Amino acid sequence: MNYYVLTLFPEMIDAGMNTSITGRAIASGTISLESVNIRDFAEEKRKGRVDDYPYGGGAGMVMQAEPVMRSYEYVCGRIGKPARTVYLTPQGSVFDQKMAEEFAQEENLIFLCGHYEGIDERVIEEIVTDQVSIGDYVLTGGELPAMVMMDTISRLVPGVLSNSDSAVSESFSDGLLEYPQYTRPEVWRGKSVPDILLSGHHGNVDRWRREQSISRTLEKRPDLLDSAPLDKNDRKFLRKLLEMQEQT
Ligand code: 6GU
Repeated sequence: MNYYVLTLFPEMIDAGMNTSITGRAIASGTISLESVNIRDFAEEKRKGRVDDYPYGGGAGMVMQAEPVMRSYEYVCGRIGKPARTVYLTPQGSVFDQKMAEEFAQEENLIFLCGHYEGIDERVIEEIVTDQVSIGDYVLTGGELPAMVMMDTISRLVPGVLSNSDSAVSESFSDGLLEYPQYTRPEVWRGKSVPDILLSGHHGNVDRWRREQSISRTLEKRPDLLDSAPLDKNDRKFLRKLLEMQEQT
């Protein structure tokens, strides 16, 4: 997986991505990242400026089409074949795990990060294949959303997570929230670890964890239960929980 990020703040992208698991994956060559400063493609006469006043008036500044186009053409030259180009915008489709799984199939991804009041619509029409938002709130720019997408996609790329990390990755993709975790000490400030986890009975532990996942999901994100794949035992347990809810 090769990421290319068109941005006015490449140091922000590099600082975030060269840390922790994505940093290790970049260092080992499992993924690659090239942050491209759109300002380096400013027109000669504009001395490094890449924004201007909006036609029709109004508050704020708009990123000009030409520097964005030139930075895009530079990246296309580096890749040598067409690549999906994601524009990060609150107007986009809302990012989720399913979308991440789809993007993880690509060999190259270009991210375009806007700032100010946005980017000249004409260059968006020309180069963007996907418009993506990360949720219903407004950020100052597309850099954090691009990093959210790259982080989520990277952990789906083979070789990025260790085997023990990968096991954990199964859990959201099975559509339920995580069960609670405990580590030493066995009693912490008077609070004990649930007995079943100390029993050594793996079958009972698995069943308990599964039920914890189901009851947490019912409590915190009941919307997820509509599409979570539940087996016969799961559905029986869920019915029991719902009956108990009705009684209170
Ligand atoms: Cl992709 N960009 C900005 N500026 N704000 C956002 C967003 C994107 N997604 C949610 N809020």
